[in-house]
Parts: sequence; structure tokens; C-alpha cells
Amino acid sequence: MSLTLYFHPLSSFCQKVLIALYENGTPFTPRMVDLMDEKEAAAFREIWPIGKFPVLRDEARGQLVPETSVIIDYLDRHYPGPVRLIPADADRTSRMQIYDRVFDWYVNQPVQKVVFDRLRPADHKDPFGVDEAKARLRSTLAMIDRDIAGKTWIIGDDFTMADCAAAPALFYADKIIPLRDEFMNVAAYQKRLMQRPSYARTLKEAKPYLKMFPQ
Ligand SMILES: N[C@@H](CCC(=O)N[C@@H](CS)C(=O)NCC(=O)O)C(=O)O
Repeated sequence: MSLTLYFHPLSSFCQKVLIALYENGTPFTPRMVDLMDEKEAAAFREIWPIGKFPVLRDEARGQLVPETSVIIDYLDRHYPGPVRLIPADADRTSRMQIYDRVFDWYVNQPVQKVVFDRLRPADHKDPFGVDEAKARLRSTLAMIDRDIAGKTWIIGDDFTMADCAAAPALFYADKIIPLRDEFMNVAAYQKRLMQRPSYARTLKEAKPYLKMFPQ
């Protein structure tokens, strides 16, 4: 098999790419990496010195592809399937890209800040940074709540890369700011995402690891 994905099932960014792969039934070899294990983390840094996953290796084309949005774009170009996650129309692509970044940087990133702070030693906590992250998350969710009203997926009727980014980001955001309490439209969107077979499968595979999520 040409494609290998370095990933962990619990990681929201890795889930974004798994959804894309499952949407199109793209064959790949899953290579699980435990970044908590020093040896595995060091070996992974030999492959990608930035040390963040997921990373896709394509033996057939001799390419190493890091960064979720780049990976999904790469898959769309070189391993296209029935579901085109990058719209053909340039204006729709721009809207999709905006939301892809919104979910990565203004939902997923603040969620990571809050979650990773829970793992820090007691004398290295960053309560100010956590409050900032929660404020950022809340204002972003308010914007999404307005924008998703009346739509099925984030840019309309078609499921795109931005929805791949949204699914895990909102799943974890809900654990920090319960969506149904404040953001009804986002909560309904998140429910649709959970029912999407590609994400339902991703979540099922993550389930055995969910106990590692710091509450
Ligand atoms: N911009 C990156 C973000 C990837 C990312 O933050 N991955 C997390 C896991 S969800 C990670 O590798 N964290 C480990 C670390 O920061 O050392 C992408 O889109 O691929």
C-alpha cells in the first residue's frame, strides 16, 4: 500500500485526516505514534522534525506530507475519490479555506490550550492563557452559530475539508463549553457531523483511548 499515516486515534488533527480518508475509502496503512513515549516521539521527529502529527508518507510518489490541510489537498489531487473535499469553484474554495482555518486555529487551537493546561504540573499552569483561549473559543462559536444557520455543512450542501476540520474540533470544544447550552445551531451541526459515517467510524476507533482525555 502506497500511503502510510502517522497518527494517534485520539488526536483531533489526526481525526481530521482520517475523516477525509474514510470519506473516499482511500486505502492506507495506519501507523500509530505515541508521543508520550520518548523513544517513539524521537523516532517520529526523525521523520518530521516539527514533531506534530498527522503526517502522510506516499511511497509511490516519494513524498512526505505534513499538515492536515496540505494532506487533504494532496489526497484530493493525487488520490481523488467520489467525495471532492476541495470544491471545484474558486470562490467556494476560498470560503472552505476560511472555515478550515477557523476550525483549526480558533476552535481546535484554544481547545488544545485548555486541555494541555490540565496536563501541566500544578506550578506551571497558565490560568490567564486558559481564560484567553476560552474567550476566543466562545467568540468563534458565536460566529459559527450565526453562519451555520440554515445550512447542512459549513459552506452549504457539500461536505468539504472544512467539515473534516469541524468534526473533531467541535467534539472536543463541547467538552469545554457545552454547545447545546449556548450555541444551538452549532450543537445541531455537531450532531450531523457525528452521524456522518466517516466521523462515526473515526470516533468509534478513538473510543478505547477517550479515557486518556483529561477531564
Ligand atoms: N497545524 C498542524 C497541527 C497538528 C497538531 O497540533 N497536532 C497535535 C495533535 S492534535 C500534535 O501533534 N501535538 C503534539 C505536540 O504539539 O507536541 C496540522 O494541521 O497538522
